[in-house]
Amino acid sequence: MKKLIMFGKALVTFAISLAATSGVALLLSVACQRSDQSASMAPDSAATGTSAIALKAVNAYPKLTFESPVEYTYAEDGTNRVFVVEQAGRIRVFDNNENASSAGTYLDIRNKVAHGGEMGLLGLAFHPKFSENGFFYVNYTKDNPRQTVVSRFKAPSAGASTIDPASEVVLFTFSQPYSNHNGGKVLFGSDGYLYVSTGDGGSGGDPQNNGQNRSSWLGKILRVDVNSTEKGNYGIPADNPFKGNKEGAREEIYAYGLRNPWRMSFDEKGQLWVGDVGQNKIEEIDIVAKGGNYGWRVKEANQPFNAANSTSTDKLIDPIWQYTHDNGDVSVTGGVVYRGQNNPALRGKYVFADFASGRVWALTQNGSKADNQEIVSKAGSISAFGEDQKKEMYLCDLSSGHILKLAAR
Ligand SMILES: [Ca+2]
Repeated sequence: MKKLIMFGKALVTFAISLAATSGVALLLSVACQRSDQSASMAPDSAATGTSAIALKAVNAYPKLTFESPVEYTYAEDGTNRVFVVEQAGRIRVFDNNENASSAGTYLDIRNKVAHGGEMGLLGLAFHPKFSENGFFYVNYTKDNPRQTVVSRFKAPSAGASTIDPASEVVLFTFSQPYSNHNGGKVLFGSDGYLYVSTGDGGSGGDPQNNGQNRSSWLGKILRVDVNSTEKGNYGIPADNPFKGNKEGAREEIYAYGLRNPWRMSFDEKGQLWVGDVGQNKIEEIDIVAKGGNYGWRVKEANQPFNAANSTSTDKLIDPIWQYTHDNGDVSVTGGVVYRGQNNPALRGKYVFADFASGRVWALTQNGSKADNQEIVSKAGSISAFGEDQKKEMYLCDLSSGHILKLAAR
């Protein structure tokens, strides 16, 4: 796996084909190495004001294994069910019990989904009123033509155990010029709107400059109103930053200048935390505000990357946290601000990981700055963090197929 990852950074095609044939997906940013960049600086990692937290990652459901899990969530439906998204295009459902011995197939759209490398069924979010309307939303990639699809499915009843793939209603699609950097997270904010992360379209260095192009779907956080029919099967929230603009900016845009926002979450204060995968040098954590420009490809984290042809006069917002590749870290996986009961030391901290190194950290926000501490040295190939209805936190280990949780060491 480690070898694949390092190949993945240097040899895009080889790594992806290897990953596809081995069944091991690479959710990494893959790009040709550049040698002309100066060394990057990460903020001082001294964990001031924080005491050591020693945890280990353990298998949350020892009897269950999933195929390349990339999402863990629940439906807020009063049941104890949880859902795991498998990258190839299947959603599994099971009772949230550590002794659970089988997981049913909730939805199987493997025949619609193109998967492998960074493609696949990448996101799942249940409508806030799922119990009443049975709606849930997914984000997946397809081929012929290669696109991202954001669509809705409908459960015939809230408690239904299997969903008819024919219930799909597409909200929108957009082209993917390259196979990598697909973002793919979908989640609802407390405002009731659906947030969608999109990557910059892929390749390396954002050759189409999609991140800064406000007429493109790519390199963005989108926000739409799924309860409106203004645009067919969704609408534009009244306070979206480009609503009604005459400059050709996409009205769906909430924020932009992202490279590959790989996993995002809201905290209890309503802050949107995004892990944005870096190019060759720096991984970043952003707190994303409405209308914000997070810099890519002009900057990689807080360092210059490619300012050529940039006519933007925007203020570029630096990450709240960033880290370099110096210690074998390669690709950030955004996490969640912990609000559960089982790990009191983590409460209020943003827990995230590096997919390649397996390190897990807890970041303590201090205004616009942060302190960070390592809490697990090697948890696995962490592709996503999720929560159950009690707000306990789980980690998806793509390689082992296990769902992990953190416990005292
Ligand atoms: Ca950035």
